Amino acid sequence: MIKETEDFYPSRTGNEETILPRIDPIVYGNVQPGIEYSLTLPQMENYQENGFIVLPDYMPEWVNPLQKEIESLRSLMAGREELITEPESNELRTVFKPFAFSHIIDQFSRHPKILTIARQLLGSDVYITQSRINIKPAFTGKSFPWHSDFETWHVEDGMPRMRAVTAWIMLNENNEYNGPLYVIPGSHKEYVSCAGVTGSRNYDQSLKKQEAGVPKPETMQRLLKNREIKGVYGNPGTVVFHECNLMHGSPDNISAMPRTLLMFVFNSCENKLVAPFCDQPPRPDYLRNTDSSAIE
Ligand SMILES: O=C(O)CCC(=O)C(=O)O
Repeated sequence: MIKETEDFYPSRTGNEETILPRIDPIVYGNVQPGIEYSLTLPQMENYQENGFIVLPDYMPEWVNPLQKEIESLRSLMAGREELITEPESNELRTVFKPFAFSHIIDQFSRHPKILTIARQLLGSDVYITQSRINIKPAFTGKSFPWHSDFETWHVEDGMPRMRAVTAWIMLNENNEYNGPLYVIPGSHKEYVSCAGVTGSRNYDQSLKKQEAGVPKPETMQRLLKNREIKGVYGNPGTVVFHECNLMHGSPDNISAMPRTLLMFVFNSCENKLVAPFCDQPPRPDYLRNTDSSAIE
């Protein structure tokens, strides 16, 4: 497949693993005085510095309707390829592209409290390049290893530059026990160019248990030098925006409390996907939305 653009962030090219500098801006837009729901300067500076921002108790009225909707999607979508189960059981782990099957989820993704910030951070119109529900049941929900989402979206989906943000809502309390997201503040300023290559239909395995695109322990040691790991905690209804290249992961949920997150990845309309930066065909539409028209 012809590459339409230069590869500024090579990874899984068969070379040694290495850390490369980020060459793209982090925040593309500006403060928008008078625009409802836009981030303030200190909030934007926080995102620029740490790579994420937490908005506590931001949209609690959505929690119950979204929870109910997710329950009904289990039967509505049963048997579909968008549903991913755990590596060692048939428990549901992830539901991809839920907005295509649910009016409420679609409405939530277009809410001005979400869209205003996504547009502001990316400095342009935006579209959803991927959306998912990550489910971690009590006692059995499994971990996600350290990774940068951008690395996968770049290599496997052809996202050219770092100009995307994931907005997600906590649908249960997220605390230190129930498998919360762990992030490394500041890690979004560097890019781990991973070892290895991308195998055929890598996603069949990676969506259950990611291996390609997961930095080696010695690389993580380097990334963690002078940086720390932070757990992202909050009440149901808390919303988080995290930058596409932020290094993150999460532990098993061995607590008695379930943990469910609903995530939307907004990409800039000026950063549309090209051919993948690996020798594999594009992933299916539910992982790499081919409708890139701006969200209204
Ligand atoms: O849901 C989680 O615990 C981790 C999510 C994550 O790392 C991802 O979806 O990229």
